[in-house]
Amino acid sequence: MRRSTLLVPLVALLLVLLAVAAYLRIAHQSEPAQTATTAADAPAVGGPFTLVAPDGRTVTERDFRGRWMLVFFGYTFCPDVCPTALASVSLTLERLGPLADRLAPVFISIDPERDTPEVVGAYVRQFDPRITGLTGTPEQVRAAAQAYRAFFRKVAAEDLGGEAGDDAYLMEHSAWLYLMDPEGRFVRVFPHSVDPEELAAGIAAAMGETLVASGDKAS
Ligand SMILES: [Cu+2]
Repeated sequence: MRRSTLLVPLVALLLVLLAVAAYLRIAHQSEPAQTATTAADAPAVGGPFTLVAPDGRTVTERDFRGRWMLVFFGYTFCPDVCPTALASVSLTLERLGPLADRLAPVFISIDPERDTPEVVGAYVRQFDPRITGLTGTPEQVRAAAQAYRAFFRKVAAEDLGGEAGDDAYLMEHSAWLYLMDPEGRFVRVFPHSVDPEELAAGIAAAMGETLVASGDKAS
């Protein structure tokens, strides 16, 4: 009798703790930014930046005026997200055909410690020579990411279950493709996992153009 009266509140307490733990895990994993995909419901994104091109030149957002920009933040050591996204951008450029001339894809490193201008330049060229790779001082990179509301954080590799290297680290980062118009105004974002066909169609639509369906061999 005495044992069971003690057991009921204990079990109830355990259930409450489990529920709280489950809730916290869900709240931590969900990404609220994922719902903001159009200019209408997103806060101001983009703005002035000063960064460094692979040849050492200083580059600002004004250098891209007159062209559409597809901006992506990442880093060359990225194990999966960045290579996948850059490969998609390359396929998208192919899909866009002549419209690709009006688009400047820009990859901005959020790991300036390892990504020197030359490293970023060589990295993006592997995917497509039409992609511009930019980096800068930690301050320049932070300011650019802030303007685009991009998030990044250094994480020790061993904390992510990797090898316990002396100074091995990964960068956690948000991974949106930001489409900016020729005046540098934010148009919309695409998730990094977007299908190249969809990305090309989305960009063409923003330009006021239509792509010939890929099934129709228009040559
Ligand atoms: Cu990445």
